[in-house]
Amino acid sequence: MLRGVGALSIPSLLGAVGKTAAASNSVPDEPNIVPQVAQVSQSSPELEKWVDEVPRPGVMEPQGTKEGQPYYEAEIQEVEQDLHRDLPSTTVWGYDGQYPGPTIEATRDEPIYIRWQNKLPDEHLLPVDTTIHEEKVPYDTTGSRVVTHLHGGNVEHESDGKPLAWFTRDFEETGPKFTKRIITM
Ligand SMILES: [Cu+2]
Repeated sequence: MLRGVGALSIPSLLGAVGKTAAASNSVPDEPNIVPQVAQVSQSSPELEKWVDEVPRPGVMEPQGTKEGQPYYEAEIQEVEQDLHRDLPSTTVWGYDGQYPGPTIEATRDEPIYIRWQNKLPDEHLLPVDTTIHEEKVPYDTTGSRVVTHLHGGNVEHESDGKPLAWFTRDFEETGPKFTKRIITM
């Protein structure tokens, strides 16, 4: 259930399992040891600020109702999106064709149901670190594993989007903590 009234914006999507971890070793007792930091091979170009209007993500419409409450479906897709007037289109993963995804308008103490539909290509957008949970994640199988993690609500744990509750396109493969296709928040 949602704590507040009004808008709950869908958090950005990072493919939680596939996210590459940056190494950082801080050693407080030995100041001569320099902490390891990830090497940045590419940096963003200088861009002129405040030249584009801030896009409004729009409001998602429910598909119907489930147990008397609003029921939504949102497609997780790879899309090309213009992020700045001086940049070429960027490949992003978003919801219903956009990043960030649309807003769900909900009412305090009124749960909503949603089915996240994985429509991502097999090729992951980011480099995948296959050393994370290697005994639990079948890295050699086809498909982009994804899970939507929720912030800002008081949500049951099965719906919260735990890292091992991932699923591939059309729920072909699911992670060990995956329990339901329709979650509630
Ligand atoms: Cu979190």
